[in-house]
Amino acid sequence: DLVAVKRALLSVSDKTGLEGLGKALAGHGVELLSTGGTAKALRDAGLEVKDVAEVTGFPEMMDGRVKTLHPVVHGGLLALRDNDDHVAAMNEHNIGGIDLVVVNLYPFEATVAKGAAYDEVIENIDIGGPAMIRSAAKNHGFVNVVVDVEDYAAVIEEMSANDGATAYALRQRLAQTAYARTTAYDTAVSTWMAGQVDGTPRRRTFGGTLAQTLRYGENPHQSAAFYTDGSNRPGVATARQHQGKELSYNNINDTDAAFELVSEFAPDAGPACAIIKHANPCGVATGKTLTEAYTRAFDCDRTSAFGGIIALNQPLDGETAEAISGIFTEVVIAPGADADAIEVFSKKKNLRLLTTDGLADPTAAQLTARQVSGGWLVQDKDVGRITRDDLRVVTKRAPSEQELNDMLFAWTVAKHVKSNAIIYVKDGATVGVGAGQMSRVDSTRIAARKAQDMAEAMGLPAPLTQGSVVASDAFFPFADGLITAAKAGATALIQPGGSMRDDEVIAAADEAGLAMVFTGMRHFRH
Ligand code: 93A
Repeated sequence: DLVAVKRALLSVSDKTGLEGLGKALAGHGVELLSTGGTAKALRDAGLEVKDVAEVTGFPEMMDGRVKTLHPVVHGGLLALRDNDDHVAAMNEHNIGGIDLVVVNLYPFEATVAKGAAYDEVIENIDIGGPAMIRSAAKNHGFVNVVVDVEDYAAVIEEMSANDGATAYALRQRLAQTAYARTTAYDTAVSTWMAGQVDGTPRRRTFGGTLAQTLRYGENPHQSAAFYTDGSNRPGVATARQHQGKELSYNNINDTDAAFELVSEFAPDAGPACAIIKHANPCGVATGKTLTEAYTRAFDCDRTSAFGGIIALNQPLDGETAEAISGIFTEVVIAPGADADAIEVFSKKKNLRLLTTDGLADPTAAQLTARQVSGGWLVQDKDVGRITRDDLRVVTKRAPSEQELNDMLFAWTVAKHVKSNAIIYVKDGATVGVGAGQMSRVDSTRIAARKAQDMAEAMGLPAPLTQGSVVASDAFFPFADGLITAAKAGATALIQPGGSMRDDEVIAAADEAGLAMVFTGMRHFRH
């Protein structure tokens, strides 16, 4: 199954590694064909190159829109070398076989990412490149197709080991990579166009490019990988990792939850910290300093914070790094880290430090998908936000200024907690989180009991839920949850409203002297 590479067509926008590849191919006696800019780069490197225009008998035309779209090129890529009719057609029409195609496409994704105008984006939709990639990949029985600079070395190694030929296994692997690339490319085009057509991501197709294979999935018997959808800065698969061993599937999942939550808090509004365990926050807090934000988040549930994932909304400093080093933490993610912080963490070999430079804004509109039997459920991401103006006071007592601030904080956290979510907050810090229960009243009880446990562990006279506010991600169907919260010491409540029994719930709030506001928005998260 060895096929000798005698003739190659190179047409690349990204010229990285081109010179080395061209020289290695020439060293194996391969004839080089190339398009305008690529041919020039190869000639500048002192290599002999034939222009595709010479081979096709047509000049590159229409601003380069038509360069390689010609039967002489596609016949040379698609002809089955062991088929007499195909070989006869090649001879009749003077078509020479092309055994290797090296193409990387017009930088469509980068052009969109830099915010280029409509016409420039359109010009960056590559047509001839994907056509050659798909022709060559289809005919991988005879043809090699390379779309990734990373694969140059593999092809050269293989040719060197086999006297200028490649084996089927490599050609098949390259063909698969090639189709993955054209799929991701067309996905990027259709996603961009969806945004132009109706301004919503609803029509967006989704797909991605394999960025990293992971050691295992959620459990060791599951295999797993990470695919990029191209929304991060070009070339950035995920956050930048400064130290520590490779991230696992669960690490990436939890780190994302932490990053998404902390991104709700604008850095210029003051420091904020979120600590995540199993994709749920076990402490979220603001503070006058980053260290204080971390400490207050930690104090919500010190037990669960062990082995957690910490996200910060401001660059990590040395003092906060010291505070974090007090217990075992899996991952810290922040917009940056100063030299002191890096120094402190360098002693913690197992801790991974990530910085978010270049990550896509998680508060921006996008699609989320979840797999179900037989398909995918796709929806707009929950980027819903409310302000004070959206709140409707439904109780006799109106909330105080402090209660209002805490309610909005609690509501923001609730959006990131698995339903049924109940969040107790005091002075800009969570003091109890009830997550993922099948009954709302259970979430209310569990959060209060954890606050009680923390008070005992910390030697406090009373749990911090005394004088707190409570957020509920969906309406209270009955008054029991609200009564439980009031008994735990809550003074005010924020919830969507809209239950059949709202009147009963409001009456119970009035009776307990609570202030309550309705948001009119729900934040289920399952
Ligand atoms: O405008 S195109 O879609 N029409 C073509 O026929 C064509 N053939 C190759 N773009 C085409 N290409 C692309 O040109 C390649 O995919 C590559 O990205 C680029 C290389 O151009 P140059 O060699 O002039 O730098």
